[in-house]
Amino acid sequence: MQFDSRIYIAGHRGMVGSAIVRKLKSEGYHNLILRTSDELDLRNQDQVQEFFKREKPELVFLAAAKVGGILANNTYRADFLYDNLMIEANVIHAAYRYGVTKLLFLGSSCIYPKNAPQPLKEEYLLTAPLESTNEPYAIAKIAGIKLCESYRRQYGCNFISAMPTNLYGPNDNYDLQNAHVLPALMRKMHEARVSGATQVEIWGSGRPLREFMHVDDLADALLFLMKHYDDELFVNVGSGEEVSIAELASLIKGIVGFEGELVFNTEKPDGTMRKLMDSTRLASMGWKAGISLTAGIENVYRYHFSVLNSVD
Ligand code: GFB
Repeated sequence: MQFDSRIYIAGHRGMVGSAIVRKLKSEGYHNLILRTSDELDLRNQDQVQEFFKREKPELVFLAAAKVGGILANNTYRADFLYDNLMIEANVIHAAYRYGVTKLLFLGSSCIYPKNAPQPLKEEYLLTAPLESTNEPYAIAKIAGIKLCESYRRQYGCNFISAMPTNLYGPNDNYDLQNAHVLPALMRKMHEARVSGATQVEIWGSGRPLREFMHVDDLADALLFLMKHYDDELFVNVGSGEEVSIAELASLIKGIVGFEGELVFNTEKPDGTMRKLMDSTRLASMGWKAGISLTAGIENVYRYHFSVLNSVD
């Protein structure tokens, strides 16, 4: 990886892609290839082939995906499966065809079986049934892992995969129907504080456990893997910071300064009860996360709500 390598970041306007771009720029990589989805529809095979043929990227970070929280995954099941399968198949095949030197594919911790032992080791993939709320997304992400593995085995491509834990950070999605839990609760509590509302609804029982990682830590890990990792087996990328949804809600409540009540709505799904990654392999290579959950949430709250805060 050279400072003038031609690096394509697929999905550069998303939370993960934009963090990768910030990281690469801060390290001095300047030959970045970026396309919005209006300019290049990654679900369209012809457009993707044409783009790779013309631009000839040397390195690819495949961070483009249709993503969302538990409700979006469960509602738009066909879209989550179709869009993600098409994006992965088109980009990975074009990367092979047009001689990309190295590609890094981004998956998700939901690829693991619903009732897998914890913490989740890479070897637990495909050992039991998946969680149903996000099964289509997980199947698409497993297909992406298998594409990288298969192009490596059949054609010798250096395509690697990383499985991040639940992420948060700048450029997250705050739409309450589609968002993940952390931005959703931050927004709900911020708006409740500003409007003087006395209650905020938390979906589910509050008992599920989740591991959260700031996306800047993820970007750091991805650059590390792009530089140093060339093996077939995908790599878990976690922070080790696990909290229950109730604990997360209390933490956000304190940071936002909401003083009302948290009401748990058990009509809404809990999803997987626990999703803690075992990141031993990555740690043994010499990488670990650096941003604590509290510092990370404070940072995101300031970043996203600074305009609103200034007019409070
Ligand atoms: O973050 P989240 O939507 O996704 O939900 P998953 C995590 C937990 O937070 C669930 C609860 O138990 C939710 O019921 N929760 C409480 C809330 N209040 C809220 C709220 O206001 N909004 C949301 N969204 N959740 C996703 C997968 O699973 O995680 C994806 O569906 C992907 O495929 C992603 O893997 C990382 O962690 O349950």
